[in-house]
Amino acid sequence: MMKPEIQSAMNAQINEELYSAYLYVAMVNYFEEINLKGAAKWMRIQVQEELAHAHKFFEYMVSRNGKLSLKAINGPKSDWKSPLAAWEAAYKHECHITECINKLYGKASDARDPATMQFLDWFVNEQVEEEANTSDIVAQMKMVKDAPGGLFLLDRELAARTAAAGADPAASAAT
Ligand code: OFO
Repeated sequence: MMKPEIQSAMNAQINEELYSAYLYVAMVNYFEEINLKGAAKWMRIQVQEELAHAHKFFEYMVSRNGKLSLKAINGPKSDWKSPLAAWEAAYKHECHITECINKLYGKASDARDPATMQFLDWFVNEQVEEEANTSDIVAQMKMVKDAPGGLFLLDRELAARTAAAGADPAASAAT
């Protein structure tokens, strides 16, 4: 049985993961509007990953007989002043999620809940990748600056992203 403080922290993290998906849906729309199809595709895959993260938390709660208490998801920003600003916002958001996971890990440790700590190990590693992915793109965007040719090539590279195994929420719910 999960302790109430862990249960409520897990519920808060489900909200964070769903907000992440919501934010990235807004970015898909932004990139589509400015015709950066590769960035839009990259973000579509990111939306699926975020939904899969929320499902992982949800399934873990169910397996521990936790009580779900779903809260409203805040509306994200829907416009950015440049593609670089959008990627910077994505990177900043991932740093925020890393903080959330680290705090959750600390709570599980304080509550002497090794099962939850072990469950969170996957997310600790995932956040290293999430931060690296977005910060690499921010660095590349800065190199390209406003050169249309560079932006075109970078967008083609972003279009090559494929969904990672386990990024399908339906599949992750089954495991
Ligand atoms: Fe982007 O890692 Fe979940 O929220």
